[in-house]
Amino acid sequence: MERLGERLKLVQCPIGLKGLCCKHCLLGPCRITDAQKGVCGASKELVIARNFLRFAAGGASAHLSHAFHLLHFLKKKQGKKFLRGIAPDYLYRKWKRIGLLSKDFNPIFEISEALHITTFGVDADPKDVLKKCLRIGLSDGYGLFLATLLEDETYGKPTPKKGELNLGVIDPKKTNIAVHGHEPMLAEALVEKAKDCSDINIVGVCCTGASVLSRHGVPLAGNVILQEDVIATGAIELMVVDTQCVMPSLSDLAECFHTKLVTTNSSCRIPNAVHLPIENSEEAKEVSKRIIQLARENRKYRKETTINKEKKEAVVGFTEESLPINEMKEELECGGKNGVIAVIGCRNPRVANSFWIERYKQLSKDYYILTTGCMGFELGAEGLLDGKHVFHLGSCVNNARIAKTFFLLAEKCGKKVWDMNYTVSCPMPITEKTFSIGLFFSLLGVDIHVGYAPHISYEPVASIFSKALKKHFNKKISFETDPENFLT
Ligand code: BF8
Repeated sequence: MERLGERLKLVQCPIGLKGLCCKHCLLGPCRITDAQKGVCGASKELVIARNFLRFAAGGASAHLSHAFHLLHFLKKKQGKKFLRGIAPDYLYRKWKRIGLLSKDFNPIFEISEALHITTFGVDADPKDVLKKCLRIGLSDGYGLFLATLLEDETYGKPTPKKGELNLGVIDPKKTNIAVHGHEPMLAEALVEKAKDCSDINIVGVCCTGASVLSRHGVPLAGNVILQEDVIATGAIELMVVDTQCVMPSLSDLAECFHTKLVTTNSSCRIPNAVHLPIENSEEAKEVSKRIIQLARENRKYRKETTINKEKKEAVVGFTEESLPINEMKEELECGGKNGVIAVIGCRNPRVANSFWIERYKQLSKDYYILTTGCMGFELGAEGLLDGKHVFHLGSCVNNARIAKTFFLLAEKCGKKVWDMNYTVSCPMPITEKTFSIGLFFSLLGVDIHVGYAPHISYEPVASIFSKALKKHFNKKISFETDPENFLT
């Protein structure tokens, strides 16, 4: 079966890549060019803006559903005023002043409205459509904060600890179970159950992996682009997945090896995978037992194994509470460090990686680096997660921890967020989620960098974002693709 590297040779659609394919009605689909509008009269700017709003709404819906699945699983309800508590008063007032917040802000309504205004014949003003993107940023922040809060309340707040990452954490002497996805309810139960099983080695992939790495020190085998490689080691008896960033290819790949693929979330079914959905903690415990049993039974079918990447040690498990905030404040004030860079988001194989990692390594001498998600893994695989200059704060929903760190450090310095030298850098995004997170960060008053965004870096559209960030926060957005020019 073809692996990710080969499938990447598929030619990208040049129209879709630039956000210029309009397929919201059956007068089209229309490909929009400089010279031509859509059949309905939609301009290039409007089509890009509408496509981007839908893209971002998809991302925010993933974070909100993550949080709502947790509420359902825990049988909890969330107060209507949740958003009010996530930001300092001055920021909340600013959001109100610039018209982003109504009294009864509803994150789900914002997603519904994003789909509504981009449907045939509603909002024809690209500026207004892009303004709605900012409201999607707030919906996303709601999801990030709620998911992080619920996970911390239920499973405990992470504390700094040593961890290990890369494919080398897969132990050929043990029965290996990989936990992959984003919603850690099953993984948490499984990690607890496996404490009594000396023959079982649990390893993580993507954000479920980053979550149990932060909280329990469970080794992290890979990020989004290594998910197939984890199975291709031939040493994984069972991979259990929940939701998001789980490539459908895993099903075909698992059949080439002895790996059993198990889905555990009712939102995510994969052909040929065993489906064991969980709805509450009792079911999570039962399914964990079953998973360990299935993995043990499957071990006898293991053939040759190839684990060709050494594991790396890392310091992980930071939160806004355990970061050395006082020391960071002093270093920023005396000029020992210039600022803070949050390196977040995916690892897109269409972007050359090593130059970016090298650039962040250089910058870590002059800046504190906070990191989450797949970029956290990338920095860790290069041995950069030292817990002194580069700090790992968990999964992508844990970008809420980065936002809280921004608030706290600014407060310690007696400043507002936008008076600090904070940059959020996402060098190689893949998913819609990365963009909704970026929109949330843009509402905090920090500089934003996106290293791969062919669909929104088109000048008239990009400058609408730039002007908004400049006007409201005196901050900037950059689409720099060359690491050498980043923060020079
Ligand atoms: O939420 S960084 S590829 S794994 S989307 Fe996915 Fe991107 Fe990785 Fe986690 Ni985040």
